[in-house]
Amino acid sequence: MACRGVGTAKFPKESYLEDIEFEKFHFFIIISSSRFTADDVWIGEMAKKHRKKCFYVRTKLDIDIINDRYNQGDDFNEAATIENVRQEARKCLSEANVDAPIYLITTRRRHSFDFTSLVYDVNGSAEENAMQDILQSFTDICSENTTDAYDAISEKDQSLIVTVYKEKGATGLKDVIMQNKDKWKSQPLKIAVTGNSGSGKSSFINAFCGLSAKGKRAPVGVNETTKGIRSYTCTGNDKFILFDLPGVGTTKFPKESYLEDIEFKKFHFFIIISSSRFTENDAWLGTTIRKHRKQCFFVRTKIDIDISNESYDKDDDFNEAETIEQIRKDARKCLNEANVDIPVYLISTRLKKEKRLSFRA
Ligand SMILES: Nc1nc2c(ncn2[C@@H]2O[C@H](COP(=O)(O)OP(=O)(O)OP(=O)(O)O)[C@@H](O)[C@H]2O)c(=O)[nH]1
Ligand SMILES: [Mg+2]
Repeated sequence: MACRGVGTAKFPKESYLEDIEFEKFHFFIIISSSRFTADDVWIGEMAKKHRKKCFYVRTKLDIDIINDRYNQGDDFNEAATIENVRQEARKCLSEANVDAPIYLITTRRRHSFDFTSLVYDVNGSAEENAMQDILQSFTDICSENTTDAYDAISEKDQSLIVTVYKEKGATGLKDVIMQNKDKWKSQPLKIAVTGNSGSGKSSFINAFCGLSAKGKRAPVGVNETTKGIRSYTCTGNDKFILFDLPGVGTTKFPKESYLEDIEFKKFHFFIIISSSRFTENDAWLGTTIRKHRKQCFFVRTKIDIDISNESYDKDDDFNEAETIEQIRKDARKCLNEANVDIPVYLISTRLKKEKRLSFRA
């Protein structure tokens, strides 16, 4: 993903990490067409501090070569120019104690210099990242470190993992992962849609799954509507199965037994729906889901109502973009305060189809 430069008027350094949602990135590629600046180095330091990988890319190498050829005349030596640029870049980073790989490239000659190594190493890191997560769960299982990791993996797979680990160690496990890494694409993905009663869970499912026909839609209403669990398959992708769950904290589904009542373990990931203000139940759901190491999205819905309320309240001072930005910031702040690090989406199921799922916090 391309991020704005650090320290611009719109992206000041003080709030840069927050503005770009630093936490959500697996690793960073820092691009510079001249000397690496103090800000480039700072990003590397931040990445290191948060144990994220970083690649420094010195681009437009073709221009350095043209310039040196012009300036040095007969003394010009392409290899020496490249080596110079490399040494200078390395010096800049090592002075700041940043020990990250450097790649010299030009997008005009994609098969020259370090371009191929960069692509190769970035791919390797992506795979390594996914691998690391899986290996950690597997190692937990083999050392019986946690019961949570067990929950996500079927009993059959658990005994296979333990056997392979005992016989062949982590390398054996890695081979098993490689052989099975695309298997998930053909398996149904069970997505739990949860949140407070009346927040708009069933409406979200209808919009997300493209359910319009009467009888096929999840029932929706102003009073408590969903009282049991029902699943809906997405139009256009029969591997996506969304489960319409009753609201948390109702008399029939009290918070204390909610996880058990909804059979929490069987879901692959969760979408928490919230309308208007962030509640204690939302924070509880987010923390609990992450504690069990399940993936989770936070969806703030009914944005159309907020827009219309704000337009009424502010009258001539109303600004739609500002209102959306305010809700976005508030949602993120509430999640941060609750220590829940999950992606946030702002939506409305009432707006026109092309706009309704387009807000991203
Ligand atoms: N304006 C507006 N209303 C919405 C939106 N989403 C849901 N609603 C309305 O909010 C009310 C509750 O929606 P539901 O989808 O039934 O909510 P729920 O979370 O499934 O409710 P329970 O099943 O009772 O827990 C209904 O009247 C919906 O029409 C939205 O994005 N905008
Ligand atoms: Mg419902």
